[in-house]
Amino acid sequence: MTPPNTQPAANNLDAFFMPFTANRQFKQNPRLLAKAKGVHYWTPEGRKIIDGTAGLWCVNAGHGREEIKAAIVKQLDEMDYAPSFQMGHPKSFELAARHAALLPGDLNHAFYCNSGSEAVDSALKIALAYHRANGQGTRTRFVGRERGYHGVGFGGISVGGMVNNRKWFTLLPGVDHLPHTHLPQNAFSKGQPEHGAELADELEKIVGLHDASNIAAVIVEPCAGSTGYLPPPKGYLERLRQICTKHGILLIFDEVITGFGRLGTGFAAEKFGVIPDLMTVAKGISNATVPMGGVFVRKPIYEGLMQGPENAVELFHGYTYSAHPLACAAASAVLDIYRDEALFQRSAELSPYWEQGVHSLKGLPNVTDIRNLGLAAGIDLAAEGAVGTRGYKAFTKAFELGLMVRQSGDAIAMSPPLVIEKAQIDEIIDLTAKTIKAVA
Ligand code: PXG
Repeated sequence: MTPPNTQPAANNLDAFFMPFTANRQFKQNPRLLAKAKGVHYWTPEGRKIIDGTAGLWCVNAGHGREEIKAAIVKQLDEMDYAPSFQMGHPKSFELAARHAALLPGDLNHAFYCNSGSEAVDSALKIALAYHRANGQGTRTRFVGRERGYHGVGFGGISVGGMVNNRKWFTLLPGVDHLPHTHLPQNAFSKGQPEHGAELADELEKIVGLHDASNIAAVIVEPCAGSTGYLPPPKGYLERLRQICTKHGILLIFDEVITGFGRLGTGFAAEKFGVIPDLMTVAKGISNATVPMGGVFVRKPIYEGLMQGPENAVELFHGYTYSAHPLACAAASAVLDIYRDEALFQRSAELSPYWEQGVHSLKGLPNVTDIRNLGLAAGIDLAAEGAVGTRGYKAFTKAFELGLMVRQSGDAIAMSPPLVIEKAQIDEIIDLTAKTIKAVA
């Protein structure tokens, strides 16, 4: 009997059901990436693309880092996998201690998972478990924010605020949303916008509606990423922190994008001087080499869960690959790079140059807003017909010209690797300008 053919033609794109992609459109005219090094990708034909987005906001230390590769290979030689349920391996404890040392305030415990979506669902569950363990089991409601992105788990889409990610699916009950912070009077703000701190007061209204005794946690991205990059108005996060503290509501910062240097500090919490009770991370934690996510937890939250008999499992939650040895090895090597190359500081030092560059695009056709903070930016283009039409054209045009950007509706977002050079920033700005003119 002839064995079934398990080797379909290499150019058959049909079988892969692509995530967040117009599959049929893509497969007619694919954009493939075959190689990456530093701040560049190459297509299979050898065309060089400058990476304006650090992959998907994740390759902060640049592509193809030999140090990370060496650490992964070494770990694979030593031990490929070990469970973390009722046993452990040294690298997970070592990594958690290193993260704890890096984090601000008393965010000094780390729960590990494999993605930002898992981190968000884990954080929501830790919040519920914490309240229950502390005799406040009525606190079950969550508050998210319009235009928020917290991944694609049922928890994440429920607290998230992007309609296309929600409308197809059933959602968690008991979720309210704060208004988003994108105000027209802040258009073309450099860095944090002036107006909008009072939008945090909407939380008081939600408390008035449900009573604080029913609310477990508020989750926000300190600087919203996927929705087109919305830096927080001055004073907004501080106010949100005050209101949460006043009412015993846990504050969760989703730092999947802002964590590990994007804003010129280790974490947004540090940048804004606002310490959340829980923080979710992923992406830059492992420079995207091995999938990894995490929830960093403040000491009182962790200790609040360490109750009851010592032989009792404190949190009935975890993943087969929580603290996977390869992810831990990669994440530790990434921390070495961040430290040795002072990449968070580099990100801070490059930010003014980046700001000047992106704001030089003001005045180009259809540009209705430009936002920046740290080493990232969002540029809004006026819609052309259906929402997203011009945005998609810009995304594909940029790729054709040799630049990778992200598209969200008619906004373009950019977040280069933190190892970017000034001349490469110039190149990104120049290609963005050409793109914007080409889609006018
Ligand atoms: N939270 C935030 C703030 C994110 O940005 C997630 C959670 C989910 O992470 P995972 O690892 O489950 O994908 C994210 C992910 C974009 C884009 O184009 C952004 C993300 C993912 C893909 C695309 O802006 N962020």
